[in-house]
Amino acid sequence: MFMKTNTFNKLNGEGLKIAIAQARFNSDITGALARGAVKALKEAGVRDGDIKIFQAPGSFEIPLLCQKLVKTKKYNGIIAIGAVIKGETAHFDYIAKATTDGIMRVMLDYNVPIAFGVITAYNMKQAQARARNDKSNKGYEAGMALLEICNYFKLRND
Ligand code: DLZ
Repeated sequence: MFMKTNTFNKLNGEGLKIAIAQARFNSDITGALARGAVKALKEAGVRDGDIKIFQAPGSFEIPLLCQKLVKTKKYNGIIAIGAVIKGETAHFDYIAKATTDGIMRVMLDYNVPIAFGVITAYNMKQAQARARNDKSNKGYEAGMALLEICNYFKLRND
């Protein structure tokens, strides 16, 4: 969708102000995902002081946190970071769906880009594989996606 303008261009984060909305639940994983997101932003030139990390208790509370952050009008975009890992009950399904739907609702209602760095994994091993300290890190990928969207809107002057 955004590829025409940006596939061959270097992502440029200069001047962008980005908030990271990070769930504390499964904090080993979400901390690693948040570090991946920060890495992507810094590589693209987002200044240290322009990246703010805010925490919610769990992924279920991420949409409300995103909504509060959007309403401050301080940020060009948000990266949502969470780790929903399946346990023995259906909780996983409800939290994953509520988080996903809530984030999408905030993004479309307020017209502010929110990248989806919430992983949904069937076990801890799967989660760890998505939070490695390299470019396969899903937080890093979410950071790149947010930069692409922000660049797209900037290019179009939307
Ligand atoms: C309660 C709960 C459970 C069981 N599992 C997760 C999870 O895998 N990932 C996550 O981010 N949060 C989990 N939570 C916490 C909920 O997101 C939420 O914080 C609580 O239900 C309180 O509203």
